[in-house]
Amino acid sequence: MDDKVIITCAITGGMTVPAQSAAIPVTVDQIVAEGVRAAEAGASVIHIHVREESTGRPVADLELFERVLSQLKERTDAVLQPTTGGGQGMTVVERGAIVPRFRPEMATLNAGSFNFGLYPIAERDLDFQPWEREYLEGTRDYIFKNTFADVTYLAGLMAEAGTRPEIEIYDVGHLFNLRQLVKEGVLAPPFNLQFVLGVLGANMVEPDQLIHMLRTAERLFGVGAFTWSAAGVGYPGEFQLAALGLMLGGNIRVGLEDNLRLRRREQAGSNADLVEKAVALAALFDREPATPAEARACLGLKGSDDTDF
Ligand code: KMH
Ligand code: ZN
Repeated sequence: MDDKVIITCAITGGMTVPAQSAAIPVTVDQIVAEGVRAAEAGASVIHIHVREESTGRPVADLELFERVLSQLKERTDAVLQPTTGGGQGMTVVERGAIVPRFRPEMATLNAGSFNFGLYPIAERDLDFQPWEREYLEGTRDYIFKNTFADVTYLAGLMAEAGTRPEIEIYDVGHLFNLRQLVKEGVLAPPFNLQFVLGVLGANMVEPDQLIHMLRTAERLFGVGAFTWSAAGVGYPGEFQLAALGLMLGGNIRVGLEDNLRLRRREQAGSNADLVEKAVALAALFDREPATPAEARACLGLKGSDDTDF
């Protein structure tokens, strides 16, 4: 698979607020349309959050997830990867409910707690709805909570459902958390790691940071013990990390969840814009998008028939 790259598209997320960009998909129809277009552009994994349709507020509503997942399953063969990260203020039980309910092929599993600072965005001159400014400001005193108990709980739900965790690694310490969870028998290699850099409160997009985290993972678990992907948050970090991930033989994640800019002074009009740029970047390194079937084989997934949506 050296010449192939698994491109994950993170469609809407739980970090940004609609005032930041009109391109952020909010309704079920918008999220589904964006997921289909992202897959057509070359993404083989679609990472999914949902939002309250009337306001755009991130929620963990199972009815919204059911509509998004079932409609996407009808319209694309891409791997559908709902979040257990959710958004601010959600309990781990609310976040994890998607696993037993939908038994997805894959879901995210965040490997540690950290500050998740979005509050600087509230200082921008944007037309915020009241909840948006409050949501952003609230992150000044917000910890994205993923205790050892939380991760153990979510990992147990996934083991029960045959759901492969995509383990989100935001800082090198999260790799040592993972080592402890292996010792406790909570998780076992082979892992699917997602290095997420650029969140204010965790590690930042710097080449030596990714390389240090990658080499640490190799030292702790062995070179062949995991697949990995790189997700840069913000611009130009998203594409700087994508370039580095491509050079180092990894997979990559792009999407409006993590980054709203296509170029320095141009916002992305859609997730497909970002996927198209990632595909073009991959071509410069002689790598082309993996198909959903190739992604499933590489990631060790159970197939879309064995899901409950
Ligand atoms: N928006 C990313 C920084 C998850 O969904 O579980 C966090 C994320 C985690 O994607
Ligand atoms: Zn997410």
